[in-house]
Amino acid sequence: MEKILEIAELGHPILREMAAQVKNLEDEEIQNFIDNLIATAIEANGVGLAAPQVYESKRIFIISSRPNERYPNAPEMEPTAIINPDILSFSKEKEKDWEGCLSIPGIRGLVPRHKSIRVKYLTRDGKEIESEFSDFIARIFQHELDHLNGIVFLDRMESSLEIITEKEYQRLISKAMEEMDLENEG
Ligand code: K1U
Ligand code: ZN
Repeated sequence: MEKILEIAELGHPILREMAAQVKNLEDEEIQNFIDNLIATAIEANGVGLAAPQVYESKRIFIISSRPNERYPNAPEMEPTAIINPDILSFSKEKEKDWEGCLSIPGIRGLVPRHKSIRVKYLTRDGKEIESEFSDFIARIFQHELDHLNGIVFLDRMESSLEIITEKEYQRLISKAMEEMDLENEG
């Protein structure tokens, strides 16, 4: 039975540490931890979650992309464990878009990220994968990899004027959706 883990919030030093490489992927303890990390990401409605966010300084994160109001074209991706990840190369082109963080509840920020990235990582079965991600998945990957290096999205922002509350973000999204509906009606 999976356990829902407590999520660390900004100010706790574990969120600023460099997480350690995982060496013992075949251990039952690590496999149980991955199950718990996935269950916690689902319960928190996150599209990602990194081990340091649940007080474990290990190089593991979950990506769990799905279409949503901000990213209606986001691919559906079963919650997937990414272990010992690296970015091999990235596009010069960057895009700014809204991000939230389960460790910084109640606020959103406009964060520049590379539009596409080439990455390598291990699956939970120890298989080495090289792959390319773009747009929303590339954004989640960069956000989560930052967590493994003690970086939060606020550190990547260009201006504190681009921080808003969750309430204002919801207002912004609803307004954009209404405008899109009006355009489509025509
Ligand atoms: O790492 C985390 O704190 C999880 C975070 C990941 C993330 C969100 C947005 C852009 C990049 C990375 C979240 O999942 S916060 C929840 C959230 O923003 C969201 C939830 C459902 C659909 C869309 C966004
Ligand atoms: Zn986060």
